[in-house]
Amino acid sequence: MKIQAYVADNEQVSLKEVQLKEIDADEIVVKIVGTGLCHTDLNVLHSITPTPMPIVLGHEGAGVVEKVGSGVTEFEVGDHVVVSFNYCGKCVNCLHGVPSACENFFQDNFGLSLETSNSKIVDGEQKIANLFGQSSLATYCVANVRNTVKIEDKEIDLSLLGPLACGIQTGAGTILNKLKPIIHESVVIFGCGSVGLSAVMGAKLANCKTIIAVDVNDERLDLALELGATHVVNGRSEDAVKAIQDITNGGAHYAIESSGVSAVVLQAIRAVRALGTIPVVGASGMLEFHIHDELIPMNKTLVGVVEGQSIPKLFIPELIKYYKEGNFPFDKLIKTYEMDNLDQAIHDMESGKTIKPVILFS
Ligand code: CXF
Ligand code: ZN
Repeated sequence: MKIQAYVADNEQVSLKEVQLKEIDADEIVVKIVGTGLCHTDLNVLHSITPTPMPIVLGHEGAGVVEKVGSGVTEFEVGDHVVVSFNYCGKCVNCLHGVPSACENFFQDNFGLSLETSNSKIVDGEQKIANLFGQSSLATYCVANVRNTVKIEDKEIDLSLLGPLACGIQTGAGTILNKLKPIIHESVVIFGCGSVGLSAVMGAKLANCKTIIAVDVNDERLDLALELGATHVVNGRSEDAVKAIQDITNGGAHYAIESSGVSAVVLQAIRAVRALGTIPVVGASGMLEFHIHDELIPMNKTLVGVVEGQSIPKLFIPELIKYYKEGNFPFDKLIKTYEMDNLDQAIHDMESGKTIKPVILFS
C-alpha cells in the first residue's frame, strides 16, 4: 500500500510517498493519528545513534488498527493502539519480564543493516529501514503483536497518547517501576523536558515527600511546580548541589539525570546521600570523574535506565488510568502540529519552546 512517511537520509528528513509490503503473521498495520517526537528521532536523523539509512523516523505512535497478520488474535481492525519499543520476547531478560533490557534491544529498535532488517517499507526497489519496530512518523506503520498496546477506552483523545510509548513512560517508569520510592523519600529530577516532568508526576503519584526539579528555564520550573514538584532550583542562577543538600538535609535519596548533559551526571551523583541511587535516562556522552571519591565511600549506585523499565502493555494502561483520574496530566506537555509541519516541530523542540511535539496524521 502507498503511504506518506518522513524518510531520513544524509541528515535530511522529508515527507515522501513510499510503499508498505505485505505483513508477516505477527504484524499489524496501524493508521497513525498522532506521533510524538523524541530526541532519539533527532539522534537518528543526525546519525548520533547509528541506524541503517534511509529510515522512516517516529517511535511514539498512536492510531487505529487497519489490518492484522494471519496469526494475530490479540487485536482486531478498529482497535485503538499505542506503539511502543520493540523487544524479542524470547531472550532471558524478556522472559524475566524486563523487555526494556531485551538482549536484542538495539537490533530490534535501531536495526543492524538494511539487508537483515525486517522492515516492510520500500520506495520501489529501495528498502527503507524501520525504527523501533514501527516508523510511525507516517500515515501508516507496521508494528507487531509485542510492541502494540491496546487502548480499551475509545473516548480518550488518541492523538495525545503516542508520547506514552517512550518519553513519558521513561520518566514516570523510572520512578514507579525502577526506584519505587517509599513515602518519606526525596527525589531530585535534573532536566524538565518531557522525561523529567513525567518523572515529577511519577514522584507525586508515589507520594514522595520532597520532589526537587532542576532546570535552567524558569517557565519549565513553574510547570514542574504545577505538576507536583515541592521545590525548584534554577541551575544557572544557583549552585544546584548545594541547594539540594540544603533542602534535603544532606542529600536526596534519588537523583534522576534526564537533561542529557554529561556534566550534570556528576551533579546528580553529588546530590544524593549515602546509599543514594542515580538513574541516568538522558542520552549523554563522555564524563570523567573520580570513581572512588564520588561513589564508593558513600555506597552510591549509578545506573542506566531504558524506557523506565516498563512493560508497555501493563504500564501504558496504568498511566492512562492515572490520567483519567486527573493525577497524571501529561497532556500539559504536548503541542500538536499538522502533518506537513515537522520542520517547525523540530525547531520548537530544539529551541525549547515546545516540550513534546506531536505530529497529527490524517
Ligand atoms: C532510548 C534512549 C537511549 C537508549 C535506547 C532507548 N529511548 C528512546 O528514545
Ligand atoms: Zn524516544
